[in-house]
Amino acid sequence: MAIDHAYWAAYLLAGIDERREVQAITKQVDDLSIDDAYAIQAALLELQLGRGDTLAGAKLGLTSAAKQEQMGVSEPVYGWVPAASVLDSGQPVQLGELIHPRCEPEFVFVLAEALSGPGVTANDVLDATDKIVGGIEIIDSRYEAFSFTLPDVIADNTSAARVIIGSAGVAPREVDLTTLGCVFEIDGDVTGTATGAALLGDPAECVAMLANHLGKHGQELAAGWIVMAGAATDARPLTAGTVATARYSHLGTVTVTAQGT
Ligand code: OOG
Ligand code: MG
Repeated sequence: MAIDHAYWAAYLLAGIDERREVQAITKQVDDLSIDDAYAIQAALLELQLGRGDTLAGAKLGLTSAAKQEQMGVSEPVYGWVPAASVLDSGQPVQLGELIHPRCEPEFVFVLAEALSGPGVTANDVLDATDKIVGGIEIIDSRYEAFSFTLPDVIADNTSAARVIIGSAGVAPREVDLTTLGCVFEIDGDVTGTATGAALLGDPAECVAMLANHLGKHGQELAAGWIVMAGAATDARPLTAGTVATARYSHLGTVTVTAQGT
């Protein structure tokens, strides 16, 4: 039977708006294909843009072994970064707006030029990049127990919820991105360390994959957008009062505090 993309998009949006878990779509629909999952994701974005939000960028997820093992899904996923999800530096994450948020460190590309697949290479990504900055993403799967299969997480815009972007950055060829380091801390305890190479060998390669994925749908990465390459360490729960800190080599330190309950 044909999948009703608009129905499932509204189902997920209700979970976001009402801050409640919903049952995974694959528990209710047999054989949800990857194409259907991206079509639900597109319909969800359309609903959000229809309410006045705009796009600030795009993201990859599940590009590191750490994340793939944590979530039990072994393929990268692509999603969108709505402008309303971008927090200002120093702005706390409001737990009352979210379901069961987790935080994770991100290498973030700020694009100077658009990138349109097919055929985009890591070199093209570096040519089109203004700078690379550090960030912390707040993910908040809308699914029960933060548990999902590949098509579920795609439909749910790859759990995107909030993001904080650092201000210090490097020019694309100023440093070797594969050796850029990140130490992630929760309340002062180190929970993970990684380098850029943890992201499928090269973060720029990840961004190229995203541009080529979008090219298949007649879409592109726009100039000025932020693009998250995916978390290099596993994600950690964000609970009342949590202070998450990502210390990057060359990219400074990004911190976020969780407020409320
Ligand atoms: C999916 C989102 C993954 C990343 O950086 O790996 C992601 C999830 O883990 O809920 O954003
Ligand atoms: Mg992420």
